[in-house]
Amino acid sequence: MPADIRGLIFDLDGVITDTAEYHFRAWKRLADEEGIPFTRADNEALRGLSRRESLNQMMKGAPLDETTAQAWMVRKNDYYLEWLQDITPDAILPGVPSLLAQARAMNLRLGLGSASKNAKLVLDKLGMHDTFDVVGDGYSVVNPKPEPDLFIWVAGGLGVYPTQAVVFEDAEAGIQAARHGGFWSVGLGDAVGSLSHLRLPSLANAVLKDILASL
Ligand code: B16
Ligand code: MG
Repeated sequence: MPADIRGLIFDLDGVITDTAEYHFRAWKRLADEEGIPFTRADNEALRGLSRRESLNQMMKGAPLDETTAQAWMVRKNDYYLEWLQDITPDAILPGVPSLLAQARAMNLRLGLGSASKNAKLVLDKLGMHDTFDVVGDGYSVVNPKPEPDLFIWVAGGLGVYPTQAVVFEDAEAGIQAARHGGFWSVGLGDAVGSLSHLRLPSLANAVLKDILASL
């Protein structure tokens, strides 16, 4: 177990809540309107990627001029925001409130590191606007995951070194970002490979002391 853990950094989509379904529906609607083949399996590859990189992946190498790309990203986001209106605190994933409470009881600092430019809106909808000491989102740094910049930015705000922080992620790009930055990492669900220090199916019934002991 790492001796000196002082902070936890959580990804948002896929860890705190599951907005992936809404991202999928929004990309799918855009793709259908534009006659681009796009399946649920295609969407899995977009997990954790920035909006721009998601569009690049959806295009699968087909050319797209910049003006159209910008307009399509606005359209996709408008569709996403429509569905986001439905989100309530009930959408917080099982185990999250308990894990956060355990972390607070251990005096750990709490950060959010999400690629999403809508992260603060999502936190508001979940009733979690004051849950995290530092919120890093799609506006915080230039280089998205799998670069480590976002998590380093959050760790700096928390006042902890990467070696003193554990990142919780559901996407391979996020685990890579954590590892590149020198963080401890917990991978959640099926989309993460073997790169994380610990893999769990989800945070349901998670016991923080046990997680830290298994790193
Ligand atoms: P937006 P995370 C990511 O959130 C999503 O997993 C990914 O599907 C999305 O493309 C990305 O945010 C950007 O989101 O279009 O709202 O800026 O997993 O990093 O919390
Ligand atoms: Mg995620």
